[in-house]
Amino acid sequence: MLELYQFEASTFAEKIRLILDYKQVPYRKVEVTPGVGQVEIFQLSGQRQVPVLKDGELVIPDSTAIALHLEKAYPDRPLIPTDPKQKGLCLALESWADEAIVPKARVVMVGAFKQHPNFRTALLPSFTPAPLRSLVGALPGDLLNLVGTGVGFGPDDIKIAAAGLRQDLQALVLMLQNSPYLLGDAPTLADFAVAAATMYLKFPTAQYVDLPEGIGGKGVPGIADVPEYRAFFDWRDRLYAKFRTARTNVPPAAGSASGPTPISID
Ligand SMILES: N[C@@H](CCC(=O)N[C@@H](CS)C(=O)NCC(=O)O)C(=O)O
Repeated sequence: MLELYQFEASTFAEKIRLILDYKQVPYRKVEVTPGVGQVEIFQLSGQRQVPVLKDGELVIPDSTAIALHLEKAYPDRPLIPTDPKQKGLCLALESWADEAIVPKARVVMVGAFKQHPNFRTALLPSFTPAPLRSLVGALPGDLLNLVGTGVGFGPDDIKIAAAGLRQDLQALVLMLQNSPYLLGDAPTLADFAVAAATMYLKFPTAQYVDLPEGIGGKGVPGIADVPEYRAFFDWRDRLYAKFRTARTNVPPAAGSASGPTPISID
């Protein structure tokens, strides 16, 4: 069986989980411990980031390379359009999601969690050095502006990232206005990349992703609770309900795909 080396909270791993579920390819998750577990990842794949997919003898790092491999090895339920223009747009949108949306979403999520001590350390970017990670966990929320600057996320960074994301979400709402998926009537890699890239803006419910308790279904205030972007998050809920396999033995939380949407982080 395929093995996905991952962090459960990684947006890039979530992209691959969405794709594997869409293609209905069974797989086993191997949760990697940040830091120490990444030594094993380096030995396995020659680099230290997740996700890494092991498919038989093949070891593939990088979510884009993994998606392309899956498309080739498991061609049923195709992900990448064959029409050249559609294919170009699909690859460009995937790159936009990975390279533009994900970094901004990380910044605003850390900003939102400054006031949320239980989640602070769990959801800090995994590249945060361990000593700083424990320092952040111990500090009162209002001192985190200071520390935020130290990890590269100060209040101005958060404002700039949020403004950029508002434009990205506005663009997505427009793209989805007249079609069920970003590139038309069928989902593509672009849809799964965008859905995963926005995971930190509003977390999927525990039904789908095993995140720290209480976080599922919650979203970044000022982004996930803005009526203008509601159509986008509704679209993402529908995508999950249709294609993402629910975890077993997890009661659906309030705010699951079809229910009302709790959107603020206390
Ligand atoms: N381009 C890579 C990015 C992967 C990536 O940024 N992974 C993060 C987790 S979301 C990671 O492994 N961070 C740990 C580190 O950089 O040491 C991909 O698409 O897979």
